Amino acid sequence: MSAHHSAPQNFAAITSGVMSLLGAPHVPTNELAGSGAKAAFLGFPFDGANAAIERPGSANGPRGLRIASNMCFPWSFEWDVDLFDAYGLVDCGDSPLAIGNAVRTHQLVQAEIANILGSGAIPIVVGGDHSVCVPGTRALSEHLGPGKKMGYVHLDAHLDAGEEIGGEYETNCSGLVRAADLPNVEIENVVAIGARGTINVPDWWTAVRRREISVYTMKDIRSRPFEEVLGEALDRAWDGVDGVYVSFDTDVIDSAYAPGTTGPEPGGFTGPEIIRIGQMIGERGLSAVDNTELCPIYDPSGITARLVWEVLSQMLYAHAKHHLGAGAVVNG
Ligand SMILES: [Mn+2]
Repeated sequence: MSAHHSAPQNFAAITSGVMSLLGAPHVPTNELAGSGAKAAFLGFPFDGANAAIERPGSANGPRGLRIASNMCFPWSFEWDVDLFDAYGLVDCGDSPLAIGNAVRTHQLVQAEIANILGSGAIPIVVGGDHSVCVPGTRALSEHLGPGKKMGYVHLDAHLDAGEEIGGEYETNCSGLVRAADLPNVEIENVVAIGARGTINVPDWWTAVRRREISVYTMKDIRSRPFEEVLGEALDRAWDGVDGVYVSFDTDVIDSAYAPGTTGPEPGGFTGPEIIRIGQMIGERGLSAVDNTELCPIYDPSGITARLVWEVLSQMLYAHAKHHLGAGAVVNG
C-alpha cells in the first residue's frame, strides 16, 4: 500500500478544506483535460423539472452525497483498490443552472458532462431530479458519435416514459423514452429495471410497449434467481455497444432502505441487492453514471446518502478491478 493509505493523512484530507466528494481535489470540468483524472464527480443541484411537486428537495442531493462520502475512506480491503490511485478521482463542483428554466439548465449541465467525457474521465453525475439523465444521455451519445452504439440502463421504480408532460419533454419522468429515442441507441440495448407501484401510469406502459423496451419489473425479478435475472438484464445493455449510460434513481431501492428520496416506493431492492447491482455494473464497464432523486430532507439519519455512495463506490471498485487493471480504455 502507498503511504497515503495511512489514517492521519486520510483524516487530514477529510477534516480540512472545502467539502468535496471523498475529500477529492476540486477541478472544474474545463480544466480536466490533461489532469489524468479517470472519474469525475459533478453535482446537479436542481429539482426544477420535478413533476412530484409535493416532494421537492433533491436539489440538495449533491450536498448529501458529499457529506456521506466523507464518512468513508478511498481504499477498500475487499478489492484492494484505492479510488484516488485507480481513478485520480476529482470533484468538479456543481453544474451551473438557469433557475426557472429546465431546458436551458440541461444545456448547461450537458456541456459540463461533455467536458468530462472529452477529458477521458467517467462522469459521475449526482442530482437533482431525474431529468438530468436527459442531458446526460445526450452527452454520452454525442461523445460516442454516430458510428458508435450506446446502451442505456434505467434503474428506477418508475418507467419515466412520459412522451410529454404538460408540454414539457425534459421532466424527471421523461428519461427512459428520451434515451431510447437517441440516434445511436438500439432498442435492444435499453433496459428498465425495478418498476413497481402505482405511479407507472397507462400512458407510460403504452410508450414503453410501442418501442418494445425491455422492462424487468420487481415482480419479474422476484420470480427468478437474482444474479441470473440481473445478469441477463445488464448483459442486454452491454451487448455489442461502445458505451452504456447508467441512470440510477434512488427510489429503485426499497423505501425502507432509502427513505431519503422524492418518490419512495416499497417493494424494491434491499441494501445488499443494490450494492451487488452496482458491482455487476462495474464489472461490465462504466462510461457515464448518474444518481438522482436523493433527497436529504427526507433522510434524517443519512442512511440513504450513505447507501447511494456505497453503490457508486462499489461500481468504481468493481470497474477498476475488472477493467482498469487490465488496461481497458475508459469510455471506449
Ligand atoms: Mn423514480
